[in-house]
Amino acid sequence: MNAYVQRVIEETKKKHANEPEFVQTVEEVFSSISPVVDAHPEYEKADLLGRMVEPERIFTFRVVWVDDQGQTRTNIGYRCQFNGAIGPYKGGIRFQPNVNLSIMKFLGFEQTFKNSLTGLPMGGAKGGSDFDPAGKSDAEIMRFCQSFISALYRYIGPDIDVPAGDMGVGGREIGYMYGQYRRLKGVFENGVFTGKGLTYGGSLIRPEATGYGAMYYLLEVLNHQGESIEGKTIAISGFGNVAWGICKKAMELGAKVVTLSGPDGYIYDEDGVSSSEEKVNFMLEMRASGRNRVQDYADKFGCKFVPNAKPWGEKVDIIMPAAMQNDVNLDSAKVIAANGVKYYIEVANMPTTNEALAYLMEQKDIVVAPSKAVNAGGVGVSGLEMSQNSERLVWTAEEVDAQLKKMMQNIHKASADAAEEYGLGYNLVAGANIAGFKKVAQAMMEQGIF
Ligand code: 2IT
Repeated sequence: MNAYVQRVIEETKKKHANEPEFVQTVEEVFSSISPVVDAHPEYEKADLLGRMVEPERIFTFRVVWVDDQGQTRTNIGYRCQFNGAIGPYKGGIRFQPNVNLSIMKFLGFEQTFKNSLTGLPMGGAKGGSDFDPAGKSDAEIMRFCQSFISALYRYIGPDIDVPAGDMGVGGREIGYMYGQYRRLKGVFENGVFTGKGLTYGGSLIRPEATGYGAMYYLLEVLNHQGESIEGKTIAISGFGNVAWGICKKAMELGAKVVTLSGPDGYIYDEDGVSSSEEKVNFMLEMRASGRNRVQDYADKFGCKFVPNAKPWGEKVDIIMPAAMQNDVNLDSAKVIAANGVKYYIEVANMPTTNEALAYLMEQKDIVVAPSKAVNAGGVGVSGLEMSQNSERLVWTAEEVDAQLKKMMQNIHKASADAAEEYGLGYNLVAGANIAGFKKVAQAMMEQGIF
């Protein structure tokens, strides 16, 4: 590995030993871009990598709200404006009890390269809170979102920083946050958020975009391998918005999604979750119920439920982890390889531990695709929503969908080409890191030292 790259990784490990997820993603991305740094010795003098691992700005704030019993509650809010070299900061907001500095930084760092890959002018950011939305009433969610934005509104804007949803934040939460932003600023500046409702500037296909984009990317991979998607079985984890989009598109394409998972375990539906609209729509009901249980699916449709387990032991053609970080560890990776799975397509942000990822990539007969490319359709359509907002017009679902598909084809091609250029073969993981990195690196070099 390039000595400068190695040194920045080692320093990051030392300096941020208490931020394991952040260190993990820095190591994953930077170990791929070593050949680019070899070709650009000027990066070391400009300490480009040392600057890249330090967020341009990151802050926390107090979020206070009153629950339905009249009790005052205090949470911590975060916004990490990681890198603005190629556009306004852009990235989701996550509400989940395990949100901390390390998770915000790993997501913001990933987002920087992902957004670069979309080809659109968006910098990288992430935000969130350790607030747990599970079991909260609608009124509590509204008061929390209002308080969150009262603290954050001065620091975001259509040309500054454009938040969106992530885990625990969907259309409802974005609505409350935008309403509070509009109320405090006294402007109709709807380009400040993406993932909005359709009545106030949301984009058609944004709810579907991450899942659809993942399937479009999968189609490119299969096409490269000379295979068809029809009849392929897919195991996914999660049962949220992204999993829903995957199932909807799988139904259209004739693929069979056989598993979903939640904190309580996983379901195995032999006929496929993607076999009927009723089943796919039920996923929305499960999510909206706030119960956070996937067993409800098995109870309703009479299929297998395995408590307290992940679906990675099931024999399928394709695996698509779509739940959360570090969902697949080395033991799971070994089972996946032993089962003869041919496609390992990451969807959630950093769903694979670095050792599991390395193991899977060593397997000659498994194609591995990285999440920062596969899930980029979500933020990609957010970029299209920003374009529509700034032009004050609305594109049809067909127009957005066609652009999303083209974007995913471009991302796959740019990744494959970048890997090829550095003699790495069909290495989509390294290719995505290299392609995403190059644009940010060049923009930073051209903008001077800061
Ligand atoms: O991880 C992600 O890319 C997102 N949560 C979507 C971010 C966005 O700005 O649409």
